[in-house]
Parts: sequence; structure tokens; C-alpha cells
Amino acid sequence: MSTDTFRFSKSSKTLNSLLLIIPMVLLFIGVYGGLMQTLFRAGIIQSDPFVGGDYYKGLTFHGVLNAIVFTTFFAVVFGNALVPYALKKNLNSKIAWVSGILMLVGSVVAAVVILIGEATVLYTFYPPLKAHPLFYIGLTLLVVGSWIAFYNWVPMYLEWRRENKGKKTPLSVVGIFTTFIIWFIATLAVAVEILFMLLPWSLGWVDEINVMLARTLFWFFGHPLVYFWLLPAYVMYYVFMPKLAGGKLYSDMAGRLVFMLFILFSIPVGTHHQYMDPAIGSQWKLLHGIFTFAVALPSLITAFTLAASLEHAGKQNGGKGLFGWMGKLPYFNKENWFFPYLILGLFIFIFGGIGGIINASYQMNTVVHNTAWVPGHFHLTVAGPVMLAFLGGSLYLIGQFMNKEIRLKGWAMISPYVYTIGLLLMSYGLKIGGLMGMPRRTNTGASYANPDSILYVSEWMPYINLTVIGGVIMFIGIVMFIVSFFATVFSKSKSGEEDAIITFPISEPLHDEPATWLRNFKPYVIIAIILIILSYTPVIIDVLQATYGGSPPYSPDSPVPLR
Ligand code: HAS
Repeated sequence: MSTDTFRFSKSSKTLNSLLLIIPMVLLFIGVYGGLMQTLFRAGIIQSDPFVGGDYYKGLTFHGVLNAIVFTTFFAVVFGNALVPYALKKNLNSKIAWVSGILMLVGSVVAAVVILIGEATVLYTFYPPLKAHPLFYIGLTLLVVGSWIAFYNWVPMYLEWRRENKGKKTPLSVVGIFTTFIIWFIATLAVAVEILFMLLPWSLGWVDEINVMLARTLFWFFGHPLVYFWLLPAYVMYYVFMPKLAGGKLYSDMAGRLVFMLFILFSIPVGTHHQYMDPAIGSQWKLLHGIFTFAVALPSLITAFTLAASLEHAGKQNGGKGLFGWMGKLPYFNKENWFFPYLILGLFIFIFGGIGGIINASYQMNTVVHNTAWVPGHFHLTVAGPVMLAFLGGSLYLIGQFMNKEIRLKGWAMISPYVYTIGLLLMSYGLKIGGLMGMPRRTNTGASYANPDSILYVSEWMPYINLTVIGGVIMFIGIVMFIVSFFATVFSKSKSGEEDAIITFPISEPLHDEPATWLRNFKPYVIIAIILIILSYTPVIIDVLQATYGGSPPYSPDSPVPLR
């Protein structure tokens, strides 16, 4: 472990602990919703008292709490911890509290609106499904709160640069800033969608909405959103994992290049979610497809850099020969419980990434779009590497901020293995079911998995059953984690100290290249904006020219408009 430490104020320690604990409770409710999904879809249960048997309400709850609320909170707390730590500068606690309170209020409001059945719009919330205005307002507060957290780090960074001319910004800070630069640009589109389209429509000020334009603005945000999820995990892979494995980061420059490439290519790709949509010209879909392959490049560089870092660590630990190092990584060391959260996520991402490249290929997309294959893909990405890294990171941070020794370390170490086994089974079931035509976002239990229904498809049953078995195992893994997390929260502090002294396992680079061309965000942000303008202007023009009129609101449970 690094001996480098930084003392956080009591106020920032309390705030960040709350921002870890409250979303963890929401995550658990969301995970329970996930379990219910698999049971519903298989027809094992017909009604979940928590959501009153409403499949779409449960699905919205699961998606919004897990994929949007938990992830955003973690990214903010991670930045609140890592930026001051790496730059050795104090966080402005007052601004941090404003940001945290906005995020908490927004999330609770959105969650309550979903729970009372006023927002069965799924996590993509695209129209013509309509939610209560408070749902959109809640999400807006969550996003604005996260922007404020980001603005709070900027003066610290600028001050550090003035004081450290010629020095490289710590890689962790480069990673966090990349995450939030992408987040800020991407959320501008969803802000326009919410403020100028969804809210006025939901408030009844306008009768109809341009569905295609709203979907396009959503995916302008929706794809970079996946990198907003992924990049904090990448920070942990690059900055913590080599050290936890017992080695060094193979190349510091590769890490910096990867983050800058994400700034360039994360955004001008959203139309690959709309390959099957009308209104957008096929030439622009091709352009977004090409950029999609470009955005896979930083992950491929990551695969090689991290494999080289792990090989170096394994060899330091005594591994011999071509593959001997693999057996010398600390997979089952209770004191190093954090490592499995990272290595297992990375392993899962091999399959998640390959699936992404398949989705990005237009012809393959015609086969998998809107089938269960797609949730198969995203569970191998956001619910795999991202969730595991965020869970491990949350446990690590809560121990640091609350000055506690991690409790039930054995459970904490085994939990990601249990979760991974469940995840692989569930995703395999979803993917093969999807290839056989099983639709996504459909209560299969009420139709295709019901032997009494004329829609019954017996061939899908083994795969539906696999998703149930996998889902239950994942749930057990998460319960083990939650027990360890709250056992830590409610345990006695390590010492009577008021202020938390934070430390992180920061890896040293094996090759520390000067990388002068990778030291400034500005050129990359400018090129990214040019690429966004080039790729999105024709798409928006096509959408505006091809669509006319609009749609009244619908609910997923009814074939007739709401009004
Ligand atoms: Fe995706 C749909 C394409 C990555 C999430 N994606 C989704 C949806 C979500 C999602 C949530 O082109 C569904 C949205 C919805 O609700 O409709 N995705 C891609 C591509 C990538 C990709 C090209 N996706 C992600 C990540 C996500 C995510 C990351 C979340 C965090 N995705 C698509 C497309 C669709 C899509 C289409 C639309 C589908 C449709 O039709 O609806 C790439 O970024 C992937 C690149 C990754 C790699 C893998 C590199 C491997 C690494 C591991 C190395 C391992 C080591 C371990 C070193 C090339 C880094 C060694 C192990 C030892 C034990 C030693």
C-alpha cells in the first residue's frame, strides 16, 4: 500500500460517507428489482408486492437506480476523494455539500415518482412514454449536482498546474477529469431534451413530442454515458490494480493516450444505437459506425497495457514462463480483497467488449437489436466491470472516509467471484436467447415462457432458466457484499481521530515517458467538439426534415394514448 496520505476535513468525510451509504441502500433496492426481473421474465412469480406486479415499473426502478443513480454518486465521490488526494488540495466543502444535497434530493424524488407508478418509462425514458414532471426534475437535479461537483475540482486543478509547471498531472486526475469532461458535454444534450421537450410535454404545455429528435438527443447522451460509467473503473485498473497485483503500470503514456482518445471518440457515435431507426441517412449511420470502431481502440490499448502490467506483477511474484505469471496474481488473499473486484471485471470485459464490437457492425446489429442479446451485452459491461469496480471502490472508500477496518474480509473477497459466476450464466442465457429471437424489455413470463399462452416458445426455456439461475447467484453475491459493507459502516472506528487520513494504492509506472503531447486537455476537447459537430449536424438535419407532427403520450401497458 502507498504510504502517501492526505487529511480530509470532517465535513468532507461526513458528506462523502453519506454519498456512499445512501446510494448503496438505493442500489440494494435496485438489485432486488433486478432479481424480480429474472423471476418475472421466467414466469416464476406473477407479482412483486414492492412494485405491485408492474413489470415495467420494476424494470424502470432497476435501471434508474443501478445504472444512473448509483453510478453517478460513485463517480462524484470517487472524484471528491481522488482529486484532493492526488493534488494535495482541500475540497471546498460548502460547494461539495450543495452538489451532494442536489443529487440526493433529485434521486429520492425520481425514485419516489417511479415507486408510485408515475414514471414507467425505463432508464432510457424516451417518448412517447411519458413520466410525471417530477421524474425529469429529479434527474435534472442529479445531473446539475454532479456538474457542481466537477466545477468544484477545476480551481484546484488550475491552481496545482500554476504551482507545478512542467510536471505531469497525476494519471488519476487525468482519468477523473476525462470522465467528467465527457459527462458534461454529453449531458448538455439530455438537458436540452428534458428542458425543451420532455418537461413542457409532461406538464401539458404542448400536446405532442418529436419522438425521433428526443431519441437522437438521448443517444447523444446515452453512449458517452457508458464511458462515464467505464472510466472510473479504468482509473482503478490503471492506477490501483498494478500495485494491488504486486507490480507497476507497464506504460504511463498508454494510460494518458487512452483517456485522451476517449475524449475524442466517446460522443460522435450515438447513432449506433439507432441503426434500426428511420429518419437518419445510412451514410451518417456509417460515419457513426466508423467512430464506434475508433472508440474501441482505447479499450484494445488498455487490454494490452494491463495484460503487460499484470504479467510484470505476476513475474515479480515468482511466475515463470509464458503463462506462469497468471497463476501468481493475488486472487484469493483476504488482505488484498480489492484485487478480485478489478481482475474479475477485466476478465468479464473481454466478453462485454467483443459483444460491443458485434453490436457496432451494422449487419450483426440487425440480428441482435431489441433482443435479449443487448441486456446480455450491457450486463457484461456496466453490470460487470463497472459494477464490480464501483462496489470494490465503495468498500475501500467507506473504510477510508469512516476510518474503519473492513469487516468480513473473506465475504468481501468471495462476493465478486460469486457475482461473476452468476453474471456469466445470466448473460449467456440472455445472449443465446437473444440470438434465438427472444425480445428484450418484455415480460416473457406473461407470454413466451407461459405454457398456457399461444405465444409460448419452448426452445427459449433453457436460456430463460439460465438467466434465473444466474440472476439468483448474482443476488447472493451482492448480498454478501452488502453485509460486509454495512458491517464495516456499523463497526467501531480504528482510532478516535476526528479527521480521516486517506490513502490509495497508487501504482508507479514501469515506463514513465514524458508524453508532452498528452499533457493538455484543450486540443483534445477542441477536436472532440469538431467531430461532434461534423457527425451530429447532418443527423439532426435529417431527423428534423424527416419527422413531422409529433406523438401524444403513451404508457407501456396501454396501446392507446394517455390523452
Ligand atoms: Fe455497448 C448497447 C457498442 C462498450 C453499455 N452498450 C449498449 C447498451 C448499454 C451498453 C447499456 O454499436 C444498451 C443501451 C440500450 O438500453 O439500448 N459497446 C459498444 C462498443 C463498445 C461498447 C463498440 N457498452 C460498452 C460499455 C458499456 C456499454 C463499456 C457500459 C459500461 N453497445 C454497442 C452498440 C450498442 C450497445 C452498437 C447498441 C445495440 C443495440 O442495437 O441496441 C466498446 O467500447 C467495447 C470495446 C472493448 C473491448 C474490450 C477490451 C478488453 C479489455 C479486457 C482485457 C482483459 C485483461 C484481463 C487484460 C475491445 C480491456 C486478463 C485476465 C487475466 C486473468 C490475466
